[in-house]
Amino acid sequence: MTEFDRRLFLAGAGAALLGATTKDTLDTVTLPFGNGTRPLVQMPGKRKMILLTTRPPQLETPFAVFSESLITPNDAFFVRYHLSGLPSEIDPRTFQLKIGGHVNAPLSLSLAELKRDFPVSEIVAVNQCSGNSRGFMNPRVGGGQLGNGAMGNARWRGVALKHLLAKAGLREGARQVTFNGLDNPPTDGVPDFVKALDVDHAIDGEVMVAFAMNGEDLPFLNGYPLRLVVPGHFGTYWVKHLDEITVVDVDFDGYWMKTAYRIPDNDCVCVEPGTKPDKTVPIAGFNVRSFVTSHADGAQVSAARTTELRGIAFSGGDPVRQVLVSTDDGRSWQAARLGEDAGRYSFREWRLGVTLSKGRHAIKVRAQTTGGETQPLTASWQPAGYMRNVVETVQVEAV
Ligand SMILES: Nc1nc2c(c(=O)[nH]1)N[C@H]1C(S)=C(S)[C@@H](COP(=O)(O)O)O[C@H]1N2
Ligand SMILES: [Mo]
Repeated sequence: MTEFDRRLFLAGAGAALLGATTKDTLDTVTLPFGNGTRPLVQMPGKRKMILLTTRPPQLETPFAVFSESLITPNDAFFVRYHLSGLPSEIDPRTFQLKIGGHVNAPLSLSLAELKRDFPVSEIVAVNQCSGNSRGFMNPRVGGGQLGNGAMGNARWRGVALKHLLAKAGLREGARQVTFNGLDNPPTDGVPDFVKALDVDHAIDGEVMVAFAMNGEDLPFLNGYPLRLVVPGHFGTYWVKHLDEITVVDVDFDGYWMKTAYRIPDNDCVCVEPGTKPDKTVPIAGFNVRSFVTSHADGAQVSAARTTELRGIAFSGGDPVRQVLVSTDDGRSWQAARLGEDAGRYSFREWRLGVTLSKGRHAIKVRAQTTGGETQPLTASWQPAGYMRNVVETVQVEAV
């Protein structure tokens, strides 16, 4: 980010905040659930996005973007923050990433050193918020009422965390690694956003400290200048503006691990609607999902011609083996053709040509992984509204 860009960011952020309060001048979209009307706003480095909150900035990707390309463009990638104390200015010449705690030799690295002194690699991976699709939960639950746009697929470039930890040297008894970024709570009382991974996971060679996204510096709102990338794991672990990595010899018990972002500790990761789980664990990897992207709900198609249905599927890393599509509300299913394989953490495209008779058709899509994981036909429920992965349905009308 140049000096000019930083100024622009500050100026733009102000303008976006002001803009969002003058509701009458804004475009809106309505997500398909109660109280789903949202302003469309443009924040720095972003095209018009669906606004959830301005302080902190929270933006959802308009779903049509997923039909444009398998890689989500940087300016359309969703934005999620917990704390309104965002860093106001980041100088790439003085920024330092500190690696310390239970290590032999604590490190402090400039961006230039990070890029020069360690092997650089790339991975295509989906980032998805735990609460993606929460607005569809029935009964409704508290938290950000998101449609399906709190996810995105990008090519991340950076340094595998294992190289940094090897340089610092893990000391005997190292158990977890914690990650903190430059954003801070606005007032005392809200705990700082710090996340932790087990050491074995942190050194798996896939977890990455990324400095670029789709061939460019990270957009400010997606974590400039560095963010953690944890392929297959929910976005909560993908700490933005990352500047502090600390190895600890205990199981880290900060608020965002011990209290928040926890899921029922059972096979369905669910409970009876309205009840609370008696045992929880920290949220971890994605469950398998798939979507129709070629047609929005209510789309019209021609009954005289073949309709090419198209969409995306992804999982927590167990490769998507097949995507089944139903055009008769789930009575019969056909296997779709899978597109190019960009790796097991990427969106995978699927396509299927179908001929639809005149009338309305409920199109359903269901992905299955190599290991046999599939999507449930009816939605399960949990109080935090995480991990929705029910088979999606899109109504189309052939005329
Ligand atoms: N520093 C910081 N990093 C953060 C968060 C945050 O609040 N602060 N939120 C996390 C959550 S919950 C998600 S879903 C992802 C979202 O990444 P994005 O904003 O780049 O889409 O950022 C993660 N990293
Ligand atoms: Mo999230």
